Amino acid sequence: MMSKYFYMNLAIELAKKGILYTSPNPMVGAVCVKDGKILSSSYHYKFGELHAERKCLMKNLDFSGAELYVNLEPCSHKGKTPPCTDIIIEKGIKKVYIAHEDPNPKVKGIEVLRESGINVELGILKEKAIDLNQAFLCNMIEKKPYVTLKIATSLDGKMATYSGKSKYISSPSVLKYVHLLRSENDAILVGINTVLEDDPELTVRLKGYEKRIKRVILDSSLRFPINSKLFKTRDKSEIIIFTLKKSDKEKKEKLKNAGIIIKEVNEDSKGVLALDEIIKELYNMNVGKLLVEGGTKVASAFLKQGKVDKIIQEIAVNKILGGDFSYSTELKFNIPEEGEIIKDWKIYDMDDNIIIEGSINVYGYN
Ligand code: AOF
Ligand code: ZN
Repeated sequence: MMSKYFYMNLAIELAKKGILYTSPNPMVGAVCVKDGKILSSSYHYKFGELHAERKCLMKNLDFSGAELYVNLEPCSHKGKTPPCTDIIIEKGIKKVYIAHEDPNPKVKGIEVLRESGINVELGILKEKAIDLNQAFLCNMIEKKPYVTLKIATSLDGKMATYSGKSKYISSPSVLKYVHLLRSENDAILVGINTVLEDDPELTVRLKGYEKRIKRVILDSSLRFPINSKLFKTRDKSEIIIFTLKKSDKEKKEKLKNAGIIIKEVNEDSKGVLALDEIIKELYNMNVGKLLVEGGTKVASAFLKQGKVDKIIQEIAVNKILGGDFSYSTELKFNIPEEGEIIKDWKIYDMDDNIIIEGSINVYGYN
């Protein structure tokens, strides 16, 4: 007989399979066990499609008296799909193991299941399940996208040489990892300087990962070049440029006519694009996970204004670049303790690079 931890862990691992397409929905896996055997299992594949529990239980099997393991509280509301609690009750499930509650105010699944006489055990592998769905929890609790800041630096923490060249600091295997990271997000954001310097495509270029993500450019005075690779992309519908209301009207029209989405935002007190408005607007466009890829100005503005949930720094430990292109010059702390904003961190190594992932905000623990 396997333990309840084993089955919940399996549900979490299955949930992870949904990482590319479920956002802004959570990743959810479900495992149904009867007489010590796994009768059925499934996961939430894609935003808008059937939930994990329904996919798991809609098979033509005898589920009566079985136990169900699911990493998130089953929904009890009618959304794009019918309530999961309905099918759990209908199929005669005896006990439901749930890792953690759903902060979605519409969801009262635990209550509904208990009221119908089903035994509910809450909290199995809670921490692991909460870590998995940080983006969803951030979306639900804060009503904003989960923001990951990705920066590639040299050993001395510089994002470019003194003359501004940043292509390529990291090794080829790290560049592949970056595409994987892009594929796990809904949108990628850069400043106009990055477009002018690097002429990036901002697409996911990894075999087997044909995923389109939104490409967001912050460009206050609309310097976006029409000879750029971005402008030459055939389908420009996923390109969004945030600019000031006062920027060149003719250029706005030209870009709009080419299929690019232009969003006008206000300036903040420092005369730069208001990040709050941008983040809100992206959330309204269904961006649950936003990857900020720099350069220095954008990175330091996001950090300074407390908009970063997670930071991923790729350090090319074999390079020292010198110069001033650090991503944190705008931050001003007096004593080192004030800079202690990273809650937990992990470290990986790849060729001549190390990758450090650190969380600044952690959601869902209270
Ligand atoms: C579950 N199992 O697999 C998922 C759940 O618009 P809908 O119908 O897809 O509902 C989305 C909400 O349902 C989402 O915000 C979250 O609260 C919950 N997601 N619930 O029981 C699942 N993906
Ligand atoms: Zn559901």
